[in-house]
Amino acid sequence: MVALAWFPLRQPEPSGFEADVLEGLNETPKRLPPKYFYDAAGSQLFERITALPEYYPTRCEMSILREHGCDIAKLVPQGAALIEFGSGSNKKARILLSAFPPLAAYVPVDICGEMIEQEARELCADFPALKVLPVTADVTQNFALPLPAQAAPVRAGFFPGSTIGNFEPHEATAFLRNAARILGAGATLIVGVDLIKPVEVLHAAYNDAAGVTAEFNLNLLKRINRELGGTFKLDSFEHHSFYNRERHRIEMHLASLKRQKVRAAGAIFDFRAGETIHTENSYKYSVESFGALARGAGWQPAATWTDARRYFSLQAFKLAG
Ligand code: AVI
Repeated sequence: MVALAWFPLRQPEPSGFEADVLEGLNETPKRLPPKYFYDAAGSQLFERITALPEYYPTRCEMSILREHGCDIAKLVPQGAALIEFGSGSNKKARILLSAFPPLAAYVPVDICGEMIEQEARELCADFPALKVLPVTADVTQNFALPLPAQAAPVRAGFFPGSTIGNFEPHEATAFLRNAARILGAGATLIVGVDLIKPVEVLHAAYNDAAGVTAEFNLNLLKRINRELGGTFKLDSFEHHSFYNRERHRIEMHLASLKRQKVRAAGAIFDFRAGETIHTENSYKYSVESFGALARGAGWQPAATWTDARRYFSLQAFKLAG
């Protein structure tokens, strides 16, 4: 007789997205992690945001890089390896690579492998002497560097875009500690940090007249509908974005315009009229408050560059050798 193996009938474990949606929509207040904005459509919408007249961060950061690339380069010795965290598009790294001395390797790290492989091919064509070694990984987790980057005498990290502002302060500290572990003794870290500024400027940047940020926010519901069998009606929710002065952060929410029930990931969720899903925080720092956060994670402030209006900063830190 053939013995049949018996497997208990079990539902498959929910994927990361499914599990996070189930958990977040069951919480009070409801919330969803901002990392799920970036499916293909969301990434395209974000690219459109960076070109909006009201969205100053990308233009400011690019201008700081163009103006101070040579000073930034002075912090990175010849033969170092440059690691870019969450690189996505490498247009900012290109400015640095043109200013830097010859490097052992450039390692763009991103969760989206397809995108960095493509960008790496384009970069190789423009910088033929550079070793470009993309790594597909979540930058908030520990990951191994390719051997040439490990073997380099020292490493420099680059985390542009103020993506660090989308982390809660304790998550930002954890990221900075992880970066210290990955980059090792003597490392330099250059971080793009959005600064505290007049509320009207912030409000306009996250409530653009063309409605692209609203579309970006609502795209999260489209993604739930498509990937998790959701029944969100997009015209029953509205983009809300405002500056929380006590916590120095822009908050983005999706507000339910009426009392309704929505199905998603096999569960049913009740919404009161006006109830919101909190979808993103974008923290704004002063040079001093971010310096204090970085010091708490073991990094010593080395230099800061800002644009003329002091809207945005690039902050450099060193790790003891
Ligand atoms: C990616 N991140 C730095 C953007 C920000 O400004 O916080 C995401 C964004 N959300 C709305 N507009 C842009």
